[in-house]
Amino acid sequence: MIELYTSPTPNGWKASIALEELELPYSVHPIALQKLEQKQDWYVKLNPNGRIPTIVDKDNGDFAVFESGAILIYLAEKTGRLMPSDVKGRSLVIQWLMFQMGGIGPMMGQANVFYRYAPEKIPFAIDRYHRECRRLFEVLDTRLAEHEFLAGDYSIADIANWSWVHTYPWSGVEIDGLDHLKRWLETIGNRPAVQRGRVVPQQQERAPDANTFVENARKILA
Ligand SMILES: N[C@@H](CCC(=O)N[C@@H](CS)C(=O)NCC(=O)O)C(=O)O
Repeated sequence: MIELYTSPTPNGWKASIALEELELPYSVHPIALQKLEQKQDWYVKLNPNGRIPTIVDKDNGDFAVFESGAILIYLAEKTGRLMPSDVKGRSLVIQWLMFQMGGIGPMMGQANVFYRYAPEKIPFAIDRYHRECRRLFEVLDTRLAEHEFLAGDYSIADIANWSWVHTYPWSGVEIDGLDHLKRWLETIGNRPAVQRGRVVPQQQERAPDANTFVENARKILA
């Protein structure tokens, strides 16, 4: 059994989608980010960065894993699925996973901050992050023009990138003309395990409207 500490965000969906794809039994502990539960002492003992997601593997001596990319690698290696074991195949998956961890995630995250959450609109910052996200999307589109998936067979690299890229409307990034990216977004979005993982944690109550969501994000950023 895996314990998953998460919230309905792209980094959280990476873990829940992987758990669904791998059909591993897991229980969900929703973390209320706007209440700063992720900064409480008990949680920071599991995740020193005070962010979601975190997993605890009850079948492996309560081993805790933080950082969504590390969680994906751990789950893939635990099961021998969603990442090949040969040196080149594994490296390819890790390259495209790191592309998401070091590029797509941070840039889309900053686009959200300046485009959605910042009370003061700074055109230079909005433009900078929109252009960088678009550039990264074009890198993905070029790769996907010649490959069905990012790194060989469907893998944790696709799960990591999809979990962020499909939220492009919220970040305000255009995908016009990126037909290979659109094809890949749709293919992965249609996978039943992705659809199940994408709604974890289940909304306990009505999903907040966009304004409430922005207010909550500002509380975390303050
Ligand atoms: N590099 C970390 C980033 C995790 C992260 O930023 N999580 C966000 C949600 S997507 C979070 O917990 N935000 C709450 C906060 O900043 O306090 C990972 O990939 O796990």
